[in-house]
Amino acid sequence: MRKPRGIWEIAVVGLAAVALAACSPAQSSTAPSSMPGMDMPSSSQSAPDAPVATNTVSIKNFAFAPTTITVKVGTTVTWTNSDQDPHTVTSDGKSGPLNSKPLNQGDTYQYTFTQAGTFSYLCTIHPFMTATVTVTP
Ligand SMILES: [Cu+2]
Repeated sequence: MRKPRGIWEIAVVGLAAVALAACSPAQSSTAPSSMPGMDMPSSSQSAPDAPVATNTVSIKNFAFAPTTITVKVGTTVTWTNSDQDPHTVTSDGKSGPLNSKPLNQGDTYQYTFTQAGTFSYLCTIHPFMTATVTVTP
């Protein structure tokens, strides 16, 4: 009676140890190798200020998209409002060049950048809507 019990107990403990051993090394061995590899691309993709080389900006869901664009001097940038609510394209600060009227749905605003620099702008109706145009020589 004793011997079978002892063997059974050893077998159960052994199985549990195998199950634990199978689980924990898998977690600890995959986590360090997968985390750096997955963090690098996801952090660069999710960076909100990653500049996009385009001359069109859409205004949608109360946001400019992309929020940061890069153009060369002489480029005409077009903003299109896709929201039902009106938005403006207005330079941050008084001296900025962007100064649109309120754009209704489907309206566009165009501006040709003649100077290099970083031009941040916002919607005056919804000042939390901010974005940037970087103009390169
Ligand atoms: Cu707005």
